[in-house]
Amino acid sequence: MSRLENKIVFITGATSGIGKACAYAFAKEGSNLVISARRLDLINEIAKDITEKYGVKVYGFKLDVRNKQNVIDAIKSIPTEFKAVDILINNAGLALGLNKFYEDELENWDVMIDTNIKGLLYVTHAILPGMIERKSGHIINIGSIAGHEAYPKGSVYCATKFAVNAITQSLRMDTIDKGILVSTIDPGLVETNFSNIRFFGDKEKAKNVYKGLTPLTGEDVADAVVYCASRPPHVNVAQITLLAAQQASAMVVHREN
Ligand code: NDP
Ligand code: 8X3
Repeated sequence: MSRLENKIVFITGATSGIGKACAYAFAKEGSNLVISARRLDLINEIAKDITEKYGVKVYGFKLDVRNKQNVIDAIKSIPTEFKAVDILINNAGLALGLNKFYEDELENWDVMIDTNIKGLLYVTHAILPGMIERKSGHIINIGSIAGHEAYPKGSVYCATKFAVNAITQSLRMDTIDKGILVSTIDPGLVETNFSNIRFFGDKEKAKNVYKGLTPLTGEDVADAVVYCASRPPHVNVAQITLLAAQQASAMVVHREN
């Protein structure tokens, strides 16, 4: 029997990429899911498919993590049978643009900061009191290699992921006496919808990011998240950096022609 069986796993940004792969990976382990994102039609489709395939319980709802009141109200409205969240996966996030600092748009910065930092904070703040009361829980943040190494034209995206790293470390200290684990999974290049969003739908630019190498998939990252969440109770996998075999650091990548 999997340690994750019958656990309640709450995933933000579950309509695509890493979050969606996590939903399927945890359902396969027998976890019940609370899944959310802005696109409710997709959330409903995924919830139905997962229920049919794995027979687990899934509660899906619309959530924009940037909207503080939406986060508070939506999390309050989670049905009782899903309320005692065991594992929170803070995954919702994005990069907008890849521009020199002085050529970038302030609006892009707002969206990245509001989603990747403030959204993660709002959701965690809403879920944490229940975990503290139950003296049990695991918060798993999806950071990035960009939270360890800054790269050119990525100042604000990198800053948001450095922030995720800092929040993870502080929160681990603040909850160390509460029976709560806090971890971060920090991937390098993962081929999801991430680059399409970063380049505002320019598919050619997005494809070039992964040209000449075999990137990670959402499923590879989900595998690491499941590993992190399924250790014996005395173990905390505090941080995993997960890179494609052809990626040595944020900027050093071996591409074949
Ligand atoms: P995708 O674009 O494939 O997925 C992003 C998910 O986030 C979608 O489900 C989207 O759903 C959701 N999302 C975006 N904005 C919001 C919001 N305001 N409120 C709620 N949900 C939101 O990208 P990835 O799967 O690659 O990205 C997931 C996480 O992984 C991000 O935090 C990203 O920074 C991180 N990451 C990605 C890497 C990569 O190379 N791909 C590498 C390292 C880290 P919807 O649009 O329906 O709201
Ligand atoms: C996403 C990976 O290298 O584009 O966090 O920053 S990268």
